[in-house]
Amino acid sequence: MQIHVINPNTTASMTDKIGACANRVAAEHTQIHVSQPDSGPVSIESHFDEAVSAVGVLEEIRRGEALGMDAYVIACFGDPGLLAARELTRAPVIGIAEAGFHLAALISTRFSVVTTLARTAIIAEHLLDQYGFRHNCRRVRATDLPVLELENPAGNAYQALLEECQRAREEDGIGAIVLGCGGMADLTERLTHDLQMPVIEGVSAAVKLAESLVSLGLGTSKHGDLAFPRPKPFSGRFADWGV
Ligand code: 5HY
Repeated sequence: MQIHVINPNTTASMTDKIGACANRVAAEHTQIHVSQPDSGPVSIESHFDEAVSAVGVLEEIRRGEALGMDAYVIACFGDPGLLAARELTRAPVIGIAEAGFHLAALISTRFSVVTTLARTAIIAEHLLDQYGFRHNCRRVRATDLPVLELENPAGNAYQALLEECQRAREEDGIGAIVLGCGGMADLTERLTHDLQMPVIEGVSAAVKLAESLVSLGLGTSKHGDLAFPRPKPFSGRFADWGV
């Protein structure tokens, strides 16, 4: 089984970290392909970044389709371009936010999300509403860490994240925490140990959900709104995307 894991931002060290996390949890016969767009923001921390990165995600899906991938993972907590990506393929496409919410709802009655900048919390809240998990989530908390601070080995990202998770554990009446950034993929085990409660990160969750869907022979439905886009001419820089 071939799973294409896409880091929608253009920071190679974060792409490598996400790839390592995906490979760590992948089943024996799963091959992980990891990539990032050629163009786009080094980190995704706003609606604008999201919109631009979504085009990069679609470019990677088009590449994956040419290579015959069996499933895709969008490894940014905003799930940028998720529905548009599903239109381009019969394969399952899993966003790490959606995957994290599903797994948290399976092991806890209530969970909280701990993310990066406060301004991105609204993006997670919109996804909770869109996916129907608002009542499962007590709070979306922010550490106010810029995304790329997670790539700074000399920084205090871990301590800031741990302290916000501790506040969530003490104050939110929850049973689990969902980490709100693909760049937190390597911190799960340490946080789980230090917090003594379930901590879920979306890259692992999405890879395992993708494997389950493919092994069940389930893919993106082509009946209704996720059918392939109607062929039409595209102009300018997207001319070769059209017919
Ligand atoms: C992510 N940004 O997972 C999101 C996190 C966020 O570049 N990778 C990013 O803050 O929304």
